[in-house]
Amino acid sequence: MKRIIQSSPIRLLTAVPLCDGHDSAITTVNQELIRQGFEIVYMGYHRSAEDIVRAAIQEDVNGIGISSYNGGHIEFFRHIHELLQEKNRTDIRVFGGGGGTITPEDVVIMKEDGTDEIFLAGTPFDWTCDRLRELFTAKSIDLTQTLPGDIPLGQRLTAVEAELSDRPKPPARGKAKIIGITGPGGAGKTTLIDEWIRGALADNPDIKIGVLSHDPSSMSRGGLLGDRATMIYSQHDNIFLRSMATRGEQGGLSPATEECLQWMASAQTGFDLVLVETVGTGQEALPFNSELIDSKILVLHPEYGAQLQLQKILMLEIADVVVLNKTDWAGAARAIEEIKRQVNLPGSSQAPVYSTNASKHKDAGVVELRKHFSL
Ligand code: B12
Repeated sequence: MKRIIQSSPIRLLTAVPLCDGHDSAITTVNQELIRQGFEIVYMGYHRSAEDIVRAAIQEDVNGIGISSYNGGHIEFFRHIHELLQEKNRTDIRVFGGGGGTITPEDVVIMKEDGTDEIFLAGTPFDWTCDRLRELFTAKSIDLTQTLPGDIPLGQRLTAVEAELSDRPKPPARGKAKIIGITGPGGAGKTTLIDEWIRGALADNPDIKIGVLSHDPSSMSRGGLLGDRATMIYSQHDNIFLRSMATRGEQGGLSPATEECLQWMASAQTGFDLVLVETVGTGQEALPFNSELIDSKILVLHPEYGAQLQLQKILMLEIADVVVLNKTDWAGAARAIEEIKRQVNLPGSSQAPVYSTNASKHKDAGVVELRKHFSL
């Protein structure tokens, strides 16, 4: 069934093209869009058209916003349109900007190619936001297609987030192992997931992984969903990555997480592994009470404060695995001893503790962690 739904909030994906490092403009634009209530999936700079289109389909955004300063914008935007056409997703609209680099003459050509709007230098932000609301308030979703594939899965998750009353029920669970990953902001959860995925793909190029990654909604109901900017290796055809805003839910996940997980874990997706990343959580957080979660990982970094602080972290009592990441930081050796002591106390989780430095390519600790799960 094809449905037109009101997008609330409006979800947009923003990125800077390949061979372009001008990200300060899009950072400012993102900030304003979030303040005005848009959910922004931000991919960062130096991104290929293929990665951008794959991401836009998986995220099922209303539109792709490209900030382009280094030239080649006519060809780059045109290629984005071609790829959207190839994937039969021309419902995802395209817009962008690029200060003085994109000229009014270029805009004429880009609009002929299908781009909806280019915001030139000097465009007031209020006008930009109003125009984007005009373009994107409604969105068409198609629930007739069956899984597998990024297009139907992306739209299924949108139907769950939009709470469509007649949305189909998720099918039976398949083989995917589901692992929840939580920990304080800045512990390196996203980098750990990306390095995990890099290693898993290197060991088994056929592996299929789903990731459900959460970021907080802001007071405006907008939000910066920025994990794709960190995840370099996860931009891959075998990896399905969906960024979700918490949309008012406390505790690290979204009201739609459980049902979205059911879809991702279903037999039809064929995923071997689904990783669920929470927002950065506090000492009292116990985000994974879903029966779907097979294992819970708590990720910490060495700067949690005095040992006393560890006694207050509830997840240390129930985690299946604890990871101390950022072991290149000062104090890591002390931290690992303190964490081991804490988890091995009577009544605590007795969880194995792994040391990782996930930002390091081929980090041995991440390899050990994957071995623990045979993945
Ligand atoms: C700041 C800047 C830099 C900074 C970038 C910092 C960063 N992290 O972004 C630094 C100093 C690092 C830099 C480096 C370079 N730069 Co430079 N840089 C600029 C500069 C001065 C301003 C761009 C900017 O951020 N503007 C601020 C934004 C907020 O305002 P705006 O551009 O007017 O944008 C408006 C709209 O277009 C809209 N908008 C923009 N994007 C988007 C996206 C969406 C989705 C939406 C809705 C709206 C929107 O929002 C704004 C408000 O209305 C421009 C000159 C210019 N005037 O454009 C040159 C410029 C882009 N740079 C240029 C060059 C050549 C370079 C370098 C190659 C220089 C060198 N030889 O090393 C490097 C390349 C860096 C790289 N890795 O890509 C050239 C590009 C020429 C070209 N295209 O042919 C320019 C045009 C300068 C020039 N006249 O020569 N640069």
